[in-house]
Amino acid sequence: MNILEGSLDGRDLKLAIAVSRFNESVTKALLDGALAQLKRMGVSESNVSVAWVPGAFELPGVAARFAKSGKFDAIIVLGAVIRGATPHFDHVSNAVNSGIAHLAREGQIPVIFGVLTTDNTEQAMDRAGLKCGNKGADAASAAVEMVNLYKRMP
Ligand code: INI
Repeated sequence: MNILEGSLDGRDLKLAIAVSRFNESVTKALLDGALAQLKRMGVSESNVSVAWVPGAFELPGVAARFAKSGKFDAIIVLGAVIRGATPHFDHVSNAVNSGIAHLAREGQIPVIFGVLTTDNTEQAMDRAGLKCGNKGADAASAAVEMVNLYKRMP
């Protein structure tokens, strides 16, 4: 049996992060969690590029450009789409979900989805370092694991 797994060794890896400014108190906490976790895994700060975008809707476009550049081993997108009184929530979350899923499926490098979709700010903050861990840190771990897994795949 051939079991394929990726390690959490981030040494020498180059990572790009696209993070949205909408709901910035949440997304900044996701970014801080991701950067701290990358550091723990041995990723050098000079090997990390961060692009801020206005909102989650803009994440797939920037992630696609990072992917096309050929300069990175993986891309992480971070955002927070919080349900409001308007149908905008569904439009934005559907667009970012399908855009990133397409890139992750079709691209050569891992594209990791760290976008929270929650009913309210409290649920989002809980997932950005309060009660339920930090999904930015989880996304960072997933990125390094997937890069190392892809390297082992035929
Ligand atoms: N962008 C978000 O990142 N989160 C949201 O909750 C959100 N809501 O609810 O509207 C949001 N909208 C902005 C959108 O992502 C774009 O930046 C905007 O439509 C310009 O293209």
